[in-house]
Amino acid sequence: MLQRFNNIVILTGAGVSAESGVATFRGPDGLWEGHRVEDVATPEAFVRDPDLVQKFYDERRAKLKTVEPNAAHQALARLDQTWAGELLLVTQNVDDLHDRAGSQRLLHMHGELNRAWCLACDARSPFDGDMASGPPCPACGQTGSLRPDIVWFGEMPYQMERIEQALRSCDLFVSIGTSGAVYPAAGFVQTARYHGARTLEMNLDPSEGSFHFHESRMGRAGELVPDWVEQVLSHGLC
Ligand code: BV8
Repeated sequence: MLQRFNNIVILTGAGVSAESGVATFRGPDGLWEGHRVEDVATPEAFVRDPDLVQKFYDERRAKLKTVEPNAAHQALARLDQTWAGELLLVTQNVDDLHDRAGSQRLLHMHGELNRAWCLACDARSPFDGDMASGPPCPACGQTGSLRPDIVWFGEMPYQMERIEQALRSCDLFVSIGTSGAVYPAAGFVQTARYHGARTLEMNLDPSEGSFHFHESRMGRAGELVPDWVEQVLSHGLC
């Protein structure tokens, strides 16, 4: 069933960055491999073993310098630059690949590897070095007070009001490369569908919430997403 759309919300997860060489979380070679989530991605873990947590993020931040946006990131950036209607790309990813591809109408709901949060002055600043050594806060100069500006389990994702408003008013919700294992992101499809949006999932395997989607396309984001963007830009349809 082909429909016309005006207002699109897109949610991405680790699968959109997989073909760039960024490890996903729950796959066989997953990022959590060798780490229990609770041991590295929670405020409690940071209090218990700050060095382990800082090193986990320092490694991933350093890895970002060796990878490039892939065809899916580039297609989404092209959609952002060309689509005359409303568009919001909400990413769960903390990598900077959507940013580097050129997406503007972009929101990192789980924070960003390349930002630091100072627990002394509360400032959040761009940061792309190592944090384990206790470098000075770019804003206040205090040393040893930085944590990754990342939303850990048990912490509130960023800009939820703005996201919920977008989900209520969109007429197309597209989920790309996410397992649907983490809330509140995994519940976005239900909110969008409840408010009348058409819902499409593009993923390597069916996500935990596949049954909520009107349509699921299985395959690699690097192939599916450019084709989908072409379809939308040529016909405004999906
Ligand atoms: C919140 C940053 C409430 C860190 C992440 C008990 C206590 C507290 C909360 C909870 C609790 N029990 C449950 C919860 C809620 C919890 C939750 O959902 N837990 C889960 C595990 C059950 N959620 C939270 O805690 C959230 N906060 O609820 O706050 C609150 C209320 C009031 C006041 C204060 C607080 C916060 C969640 C955010 C956690 N941080 N990331 C970091 O990156 O290190 S989440 C983490 O998982 C990732 O960031 C990622 O975003 C997210 C989801 O993973 P995916 O992106 O989907 O990746 P995954 O590997 O799972 O899947 C990849 C998919 O891609 C697969 O399906 C695969 O098939 C596909 N794929 C692979 N290759 C390709 C592909 N697809 C296409 N092409 C390919 N080539």
